Amino acid sequence: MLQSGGMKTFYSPAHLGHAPVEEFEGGRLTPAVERPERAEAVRARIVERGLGPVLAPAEFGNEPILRVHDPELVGFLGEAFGAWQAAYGTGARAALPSRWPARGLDARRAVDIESRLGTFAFDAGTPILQGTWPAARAAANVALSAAQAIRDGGKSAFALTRPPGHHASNDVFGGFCYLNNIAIAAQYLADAGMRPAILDVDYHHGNGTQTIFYARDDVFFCSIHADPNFAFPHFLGFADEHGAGAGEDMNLNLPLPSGTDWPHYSTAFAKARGRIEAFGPDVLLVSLGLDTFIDDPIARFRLRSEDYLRLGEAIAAFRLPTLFVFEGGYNVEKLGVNTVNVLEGFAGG
Ligand code: SP5
Ligand code: ZN
Repeated sequence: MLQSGGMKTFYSPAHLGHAPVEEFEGGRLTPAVERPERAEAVRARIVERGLGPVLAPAEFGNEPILRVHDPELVGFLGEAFGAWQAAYGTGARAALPSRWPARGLDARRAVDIESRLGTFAFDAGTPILQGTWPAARAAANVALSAAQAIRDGGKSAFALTRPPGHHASNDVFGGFCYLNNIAIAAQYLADAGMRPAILDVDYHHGNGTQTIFYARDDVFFCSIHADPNFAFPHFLGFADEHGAGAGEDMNLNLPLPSGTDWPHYSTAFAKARGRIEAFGPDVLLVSLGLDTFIDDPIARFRLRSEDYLRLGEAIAAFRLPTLFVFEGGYNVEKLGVNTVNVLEGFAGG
């Protein structure tokens, strides 16, 4: 059935070329959880529910990516797998870092693939494969296409991005993320004269997005997430990170304990709402992670499938043009229902 109404979803099959097999976690190589089946499950549910059209992205080139990311990171991501194959043979599997320029070591000396991997990555869970860079670029184009739809007057859009983006900063990748899709979209909208607020509801703190906008007063960032005292990304996402310089008080972190359920989550959401409304945005971007789900395999919150309808309604109550950008969520069986529940809750709210 042709659907012209409803919420537009942007999607590229290029993500299928990024199919990690394993990551390094808990002292061993474990099966990758950030799998192509994730985005396919969401797309299938969107079609099943008739949410709206699923559209191919336009090609925006590197320019809007370079508004957010350093050329050194972009250049590295584009050539890393080739350099990895040159070092370890064409049969080499995914590139993963295994040494880092920690204190006392000189990152400026990084020249070979191993030292450069350690310089640009902040974890060993974010493999680079043959298809990773094309998939990451396509995800940026998906986010930009959705942003363009909003810029052109759309009330809402869903960027079904994979790989995700919110852990990638201007010059560091990690946490399954290579390019920061939502930051690229927010920058695009700011460049178009809009005033964006970003609300990150992924289970993990959006450290990359925070870092990118930390010293700026033109984009507000708010994240509701698992306390980094016990959760990834461990080194950022604490409540006392308020922003810096011109960006003072333009950053709000709401870390929550293990076991957080909807009543406690919605209390934090109310705090986020007050601060976002005080900023006075004219567009809302949502980092939509579904790893807050009670049965997520890598996380410890307790939201249930029906709670995602409430979350979507709560987001709709901002009464702002809203761009949803897909992030984490690893229970593939329920990921389609949970994601589309947010979008349907929004549409009905
Ligand atoms: C986008 C996104 O959600 N990235 C998350 C990256 C998290 N990587 C580290 C996961 C650590 C999970 N440890 C708990 C394992 C329980 N079996
Ligand atoms: Zn996450």
